[in-house]
Parts: sequence; structure tokens; C-alpha cells
Amino acid sequence: MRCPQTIVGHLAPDLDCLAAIWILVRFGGAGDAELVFVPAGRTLNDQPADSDPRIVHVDTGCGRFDHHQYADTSLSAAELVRRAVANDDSVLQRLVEHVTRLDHADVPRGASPLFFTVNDLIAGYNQLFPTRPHHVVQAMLPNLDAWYAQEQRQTRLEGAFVRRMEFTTPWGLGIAMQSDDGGSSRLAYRHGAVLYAYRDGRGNMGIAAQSRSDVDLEPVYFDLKRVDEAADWYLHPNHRMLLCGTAKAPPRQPSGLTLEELVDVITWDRGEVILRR
Ligand SMILES: [Mn+2]
Repeated sequence: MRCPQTIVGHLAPDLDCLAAIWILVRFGGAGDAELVFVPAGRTLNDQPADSDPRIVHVDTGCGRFDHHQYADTSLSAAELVRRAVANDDSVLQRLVEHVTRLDHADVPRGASPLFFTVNDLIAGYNQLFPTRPHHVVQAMLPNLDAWYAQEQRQTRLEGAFVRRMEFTTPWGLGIAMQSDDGGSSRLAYRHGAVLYAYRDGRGNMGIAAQSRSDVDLEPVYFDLKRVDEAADWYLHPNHRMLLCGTAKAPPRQPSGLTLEELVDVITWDRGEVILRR
């Protein structure tokens, strides 16, 4: 695709419109393009969309990057732009799948509505800047960058999760994993774990249990104080978290244990390793 000089979006830009602009700016080399906004459905100066190759319309105008001409709910403006400028970026593909579902209000049946989503954030920006859609774009570009970084991290975590250990505990299934990013409670709990343990690239370690469980990590804490006595292990007052270093609180003295050794302590007289990949 030729690098556009002008990107046309719609007034009060929504997530789909903003994500489409962000992809053009970050992945399509359009960082210097001028941004213009028209009433949704219209085009710049009422000229047919795509009649000028230097001008690109997103989420409006029925051109190549407007999905409103199709009934297909797997399409969005962001998805059409993604296919055109960064089709082989799997992280971007994940992010845009969420954008497309949100654009079609595709929320899983029975799921309780979240009290605050990215759509609410964007609605807030449109409240702050009702007549300045450029400001909404400027505010959202770094948020979309952060979203992308988080999808990247999630992709790495899913790769590391494949190499997990599984073990039994008195409370249910335990899962241990290690990666530069540490572990993912979300992945572990989704897999049925009640308790999970992790080690990250800086040697930070931790054990955490589902909030609606009766796990009590105090005995594990006492065992760790014995076998890893120099380390800065911290038992949370709720007894469901046992930590030695986090991004929020680096340890004064990191643990000397490997993840396997930590699992040995957790399962000592309490369970056994059932899977080691
Ligand atoms: Mn849309």
C-alpha cells in the first residue's frame, strides 16, 4: 500500500476507527499523515473514497477500509487495515480480533459486563475533547501501544505455559511455570489450577492461590524459611500469596531456588509432581 498523506476517520472516533488509524501510523508508515474527521458514513469533501490514492478513509465512506458495506462480523476497519499493512504480525492479529469483537458488541453470552472497558476509556476521551477528535487519537495512540505490548507478553506467556509443571496439592491442581515474564495466573486458573507457582527472568518467584479457595500457604512459608532462609519470602496476610520479589517490590535477597526446587518444597509431604515438560 502507498503511504497515505491524509487519513480520514469519523467524528467522535470509536475503538475501531482509532485502532485503524493507529495501525496506519505505527505499522503503515503514515506517522506524518494529516488526520481529518468527517461525519460517520461520509467522505472528505464528499469525493468517492479511494478516488485519490493519497487519501485513505477508515471506518467511514464505504471505501477499502470501511467494513459497513459488508455483513461479515469478522470484519472491522482495523481488520481491513491490518490485512493491508501488517498481515503477518500475529500479535497485531490478536489485538485486532478483540477490536473487531468489541466493534460488533460480541460479548460472550452470560458473561457479566465489565464495569470499565477500553470503550469506556475512549468514551471518556470523547467527553474531554468533544470537538477535537485529533486529541482523542493522540491520547489513544500510546494506549494502543501499551495494549500491543501486553498482547506480546501474553503471547510469550502462552509459549512458556506449554512447558509447565503440574503437581497435586491438598487443595487441588498446582501449576508451575517460568519465563522472562514470570507466570500467568490467568492461564493457570483457566487450566483448572487452584494454586500456581512461577519464576521470572530476574529470579523473582511466587506462589499464589485462587481467591475463592481455602488454600493456606503458611506451612509452605515455614518450610521455605527453613530451606531458603536467606531469601526475602513474604507471606501475604490472606495466606494465599507467598512472594519473593515482584516488579512492585524487588527482593532485598532473592531466592536461590530453582522452580523445580520450589515445587519440591510445595509438594513436600503434601503432594507430588504429575507432569514435567
Ligand atoms: Mn467499525
